[in-house]
Amino acid sequence: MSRLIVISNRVSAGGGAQGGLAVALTAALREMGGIWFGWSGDVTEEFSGHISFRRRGGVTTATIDLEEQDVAEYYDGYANRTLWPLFHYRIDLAEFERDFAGGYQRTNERFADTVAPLIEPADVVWVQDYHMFPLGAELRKRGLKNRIGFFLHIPWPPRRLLVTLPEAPDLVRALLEYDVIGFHTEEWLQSFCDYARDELGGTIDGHDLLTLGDRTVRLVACPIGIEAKEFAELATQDVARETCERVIGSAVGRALIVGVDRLDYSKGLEERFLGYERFLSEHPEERKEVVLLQIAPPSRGSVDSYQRIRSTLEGLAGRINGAHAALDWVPIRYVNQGYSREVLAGVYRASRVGLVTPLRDGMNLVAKEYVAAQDPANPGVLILSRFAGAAEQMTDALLINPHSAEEIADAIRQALRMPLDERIRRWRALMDGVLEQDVFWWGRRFTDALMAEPVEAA
Ligand code: ADQ
Repeated sequence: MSRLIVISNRVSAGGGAQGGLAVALTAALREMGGIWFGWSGDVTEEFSGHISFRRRGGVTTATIDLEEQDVAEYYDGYANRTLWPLFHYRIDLAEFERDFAGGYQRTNERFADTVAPLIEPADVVWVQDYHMFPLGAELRKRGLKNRIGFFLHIPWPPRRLLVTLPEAPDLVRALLEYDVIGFHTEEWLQSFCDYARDELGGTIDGHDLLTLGDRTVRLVACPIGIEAKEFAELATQDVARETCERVIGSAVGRALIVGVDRLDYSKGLEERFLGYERFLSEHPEERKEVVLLQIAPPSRGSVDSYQRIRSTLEGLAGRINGAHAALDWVPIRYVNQGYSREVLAGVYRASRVGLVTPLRDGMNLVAKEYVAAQDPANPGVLILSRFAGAAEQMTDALLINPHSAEEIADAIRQALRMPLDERIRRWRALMDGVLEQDVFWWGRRFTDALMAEPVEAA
């Protein structure tokens, strides 16, 4: 059987508070076997290409250190200051610097130089995310004939936004060197087709084959899931149960509304606080019946826009608490910390409402974790932004436009008043989807497409 070689910017350290991508890939690699290659997260004075191999959590990892300039230009620069904001429709935050683009290309060449010798002819290679758009093309330049796939974890922006990126034509042409390109949703897939067709003259055959010059690539919409069954079980075990009791106890009879996010401007945290504030102002009678618990550990602290969102949110939480708090009640509990998955499962289960309000999100795994952690006999209600990729699947959530404080306020009220039978009906439908299209389903769907017969253009 072919081995799977996963290549991504960061390689999971295993255990603890992992991001959505890390949890998903560890699960896929455990099932299929192979190597996970990427940056160690450490910086070295001069790039050496030295690979550290480790076996952790049932997965073999191979990592390299990068130079400070690589980290500044490739990671903090092009990935986090150019591509991330632009691909989340935040052209106002995107920085366009040739040095960033140059460092991004150089670092991808370094990844390709280092990983190419580890790849055997029968292996299938699966490259992850926007840090690595050019990697497949670089591997082809080094003679690799393997099946190579790419999966994008963030949205693909509309053509009219992408044309602002000077390197966009090169990046899209480089993507055509993959055999399969995966997106979470039809919407992101269609935006990619629009750009390739209208800007570069590509042709679309049927629904999923894109041809540009002498290359034909298969496009798949393949929504990522979670380890749903395991997460649901975790939510009933000791750590989660104790957490759940402690959190419910601390709310002294009030309904908990929970938000869990990396502290990122794409997650709509400011809009969430404003929606909650609107709810408090419009429904003073419900005021002391609820508490919003927002868990948001800081991320990417070296980038200015992340420092700004942190201080904006602290200011907003302070203002709302200042205006509404009573001697025995604070409306927002805002915690800047990461927690283990066990603890998070308990917090989700303790919460009557899961409030997930990204302005744009490739998928959003918190929405799925919230559903998986609920008590089937007394489930909470998911409020979900229609601009999260997850909204394409999770149509039984209360779907809202996060830019509208009124819609958020109305949804909170509807969720808090929802009768048990409706809560159970909605939750059951959501849970069936989360269980069926879990992370193993995602991994299989993508790798099946990757290992299928090579595509021929019509
Ligand atoms: P993220 O932007 O990181 O992922 P998301 O999908 O919600 O967003 O995953 C976040 C993960 O981090 C979840 O598993 C969550 O439990 C965990 N997490 C968040 N806050 C935490 C905390 N305080 N403590 C511990 N864990 C915490 C990117 C894309 C998403 C896409 C995923 C996977 O931006 O759109 O869903 O990749 O493709």
